Amino acid sequence: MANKVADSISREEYFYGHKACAGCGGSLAVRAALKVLGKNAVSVLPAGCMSAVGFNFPQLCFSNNSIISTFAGTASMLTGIEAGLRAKGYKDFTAVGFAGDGGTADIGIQALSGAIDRNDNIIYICYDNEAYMNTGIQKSGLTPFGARTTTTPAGANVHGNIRPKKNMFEIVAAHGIPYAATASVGYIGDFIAKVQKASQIQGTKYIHVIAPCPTGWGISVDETVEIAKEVVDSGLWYLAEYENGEYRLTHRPKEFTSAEAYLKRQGRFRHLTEDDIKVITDSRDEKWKFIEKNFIV
Ligand SMILES: Cc1ncc(C[n+]2csc(CCOP(=O)(O)OP(=O)(O)O)c2C)c(N)n1
Ligand code: SF4
Repeated sequence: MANKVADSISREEYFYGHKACAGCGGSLAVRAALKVLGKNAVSVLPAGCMSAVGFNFPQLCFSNNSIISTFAGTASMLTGIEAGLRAKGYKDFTAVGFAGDGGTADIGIQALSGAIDRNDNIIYICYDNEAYMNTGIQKSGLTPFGARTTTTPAGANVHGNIRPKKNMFEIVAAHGIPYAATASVGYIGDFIAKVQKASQIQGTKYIHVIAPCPTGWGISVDETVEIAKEVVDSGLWYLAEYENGEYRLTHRPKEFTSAEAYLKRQGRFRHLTEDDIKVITDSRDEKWKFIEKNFIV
């Protein structure tokens, strides 16, 4: 049977032979996005899993032009590549960045904010595995409440991370960016459509894609796509776009599946108590009240 999503993108591979763990959600996001953007994409990867697994001398696991940036400098290097190639007369290329959640919400946010301010013609993709995975699973600004990481341990008195996940999507939207979107590798067709759309828009584009990490999340390697779907179905993540000053949902679960079931199948949340789970479901419900009020649904 024909698969519409598979048929809408290239059969060529631009990211392969890499050393990511089996079931890595980040590698799925990079692979799919590059299939959309094609051979003339120039990709920038800061320190993080995708640069660590993609650039293993003497192998380069990208078949498009790609470069590692400083950890904080994804967006500024994208700016330079875009300006440099344009100055040399190139027209048919896309400068695209793939940064982790730490490289985006913590250390890269200043350069990203600057690029949006200048409205540089770039696509910035944050693959969000909800921790600093490459250096051993430390909490980032995008680690959700309750998650156990090596810097937010779980024990008798503390139940993992005590802070909520930073709202990067609305932070970039607050800049008045031409296009921003949330996505999940569990809804790969939606992600691909958003990358396709971003590639047609002039100015700065930001896509925030949830990309589970079996190693850090404590799931088995064949659960990545399912769990990336479940986070959306349980209402703990949402698929949306921001464009022309408006927020729009691109997928609306008819009714939420169990947030508890989503949490309890992951090692990083296994310690959570009923009270912790209530904090999470209450904040989900508050978020959805906000979405119903402020998004086109
Ligand atoms: C300035 C600087 N600080 C720290 C590091 C060490 N470092 C390399 S990768 C990494 C973690 C990256 O985490 P994230 O951006 O979330 O991506 P992931 O590893 O999860 O893919 C860190 C802390 C570095 N390379 N440069
Ligand atoms: S540690 Fe996680 S994010 Fe890093 S390569 Fe492995 S699965 Fe992917």
